[in-house]
Amino acid sequence: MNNNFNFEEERDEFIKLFPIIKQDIINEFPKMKLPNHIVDYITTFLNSPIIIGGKMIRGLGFIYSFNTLISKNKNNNYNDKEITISTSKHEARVIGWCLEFLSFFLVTDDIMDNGLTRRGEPCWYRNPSPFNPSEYKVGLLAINDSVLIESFLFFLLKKYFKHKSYYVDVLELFRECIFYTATGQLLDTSSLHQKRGDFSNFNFENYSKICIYKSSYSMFYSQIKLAILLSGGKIIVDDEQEKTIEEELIRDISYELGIYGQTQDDYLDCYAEKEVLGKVGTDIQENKCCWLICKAITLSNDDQLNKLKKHYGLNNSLDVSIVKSIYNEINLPHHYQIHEIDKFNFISDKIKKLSEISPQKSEIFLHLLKRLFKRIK
Ligand code: DMA
Ligand code: MG
Ligand code: MG
Ligand code: MG
Repeated sequence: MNNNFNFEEERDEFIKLFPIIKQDIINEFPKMKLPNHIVDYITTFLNSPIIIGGKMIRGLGFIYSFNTLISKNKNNNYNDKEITISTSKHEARVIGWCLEFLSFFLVTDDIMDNGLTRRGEPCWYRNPSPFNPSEYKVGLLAINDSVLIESFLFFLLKKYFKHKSYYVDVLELFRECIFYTATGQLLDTSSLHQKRGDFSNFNFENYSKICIYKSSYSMFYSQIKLAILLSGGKIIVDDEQEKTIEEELIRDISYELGIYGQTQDDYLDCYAEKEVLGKVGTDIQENKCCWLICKAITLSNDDQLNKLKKHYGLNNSLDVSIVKSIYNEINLPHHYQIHEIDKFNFISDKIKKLSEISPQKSEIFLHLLKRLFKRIK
């Protein structure tokens, strides 16, 4: 692997930084003269698995990408010429944590998706209220907690990066990422308000859009652009501006990786062991336009399709089991496995194209793709 980057070692270093940035946030509260029970409440959710319990694909992926590009710049003696790299590893880890703070989206996602567990524990909104655990659940207060986590992300960016020349661009990348992700969440959740049994929007064109907006930006596109920016490279922050072939490829591959990762997430929602996954799937119950239903529609005969229309989108174990039995009748897991390999090859080919322009960036994407391949959680 490039520059001897070791994910396990980096994970340890990365996690060591969390208590420090958590303290940075908590240290703000005395200035605000907040009462103790509010500080305790915020401390409780900062200590919960909302932020620190995930796979850290975003944070570690970013640090890996940043390190790869930095080592390229060093090897090429780029520093001495046109760019001054002024981002330390420590600062890169802070950005990694800011990307992890994007998990504020999961807090509201679980409310919207009727989630039960997340990262092996009850979803945050289902937790006993830290104010009064015996009588109340966190409930809809979680919506505000999600906004608070988002604001902590911007607090950290200001604290660590306000003097950097690229500060405004970093802000813009996070703003863009949040805008697209929230739009994707809207697109995703809109199927819940459609007439049940109406499958007209359940197709791969709509599905790709959902994935690109809700997943590609926060999982891949923003982090790779941040890595380029912080390692001294140039990025286009204005989406309207004309892009170079390299930029088009980076966007295209990021989109494809997001679709790939979300397709896996959709498959695991139905087929993974919930103990391994750390969450209980609800896509069938919530009438989601996910990969499995889009594919099932293309494989079903009339009788199976009518049954799917009748039973999909109902929060009832019998209806869910009928949908799952049709999925098995049409061999959906087998079709998924073929798709996972085909898509791997499809994305690898795009990455190969990028390697002709930028070997380092293609190495990053190939590595991220390989980390996704055949994931089980
Ligand atoms: C969620 O998609 C995406 C974002 C941006 C929160 P999802 O609801 O399928 O995620 P999960 O399966 O983790 O609830
Ligand atoms: Mg969702
Ligand atoms: Mg969800
Ligand atoms: Mg899911």
